[in-house]
Amino acid sequence: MSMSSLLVTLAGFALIAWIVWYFWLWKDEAVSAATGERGVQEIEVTVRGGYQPSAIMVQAGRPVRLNFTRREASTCGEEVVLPDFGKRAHLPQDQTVSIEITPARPGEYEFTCGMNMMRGKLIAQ
Ligand SMILES: [Cu+2]
Repeated sequence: MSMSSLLVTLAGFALIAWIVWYFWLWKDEAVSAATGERGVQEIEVTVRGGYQPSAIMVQAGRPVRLNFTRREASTCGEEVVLPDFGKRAHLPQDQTVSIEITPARPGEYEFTCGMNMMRGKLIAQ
């Protein structure tokens, strides 16, 4: 094998490694909701400069409980809106507010702050 083809091969491996790493990291951002009693999928979401986690994996057709807690004085996140479900809620600082919804079909369902600045999504499968 010549030096140049060896370098091309190494570059190819590096690219593959980068792609694998990139997609693993990207997938890691989406956190799966835990299924608790009565089959309700439940997850804690912290509101602080954004939603953590901002991508939540759930199963379609089953109830989901999102427990939002705003951990900042900024009023940006004091309201959370789930337009696909016609729901909105006021989030007092340091108090947990639960919102229950059921994504009927697989798809992505966004949730935002009242000003549509902070964004998160449910990924129903
Ligand atoms: Cu906002």
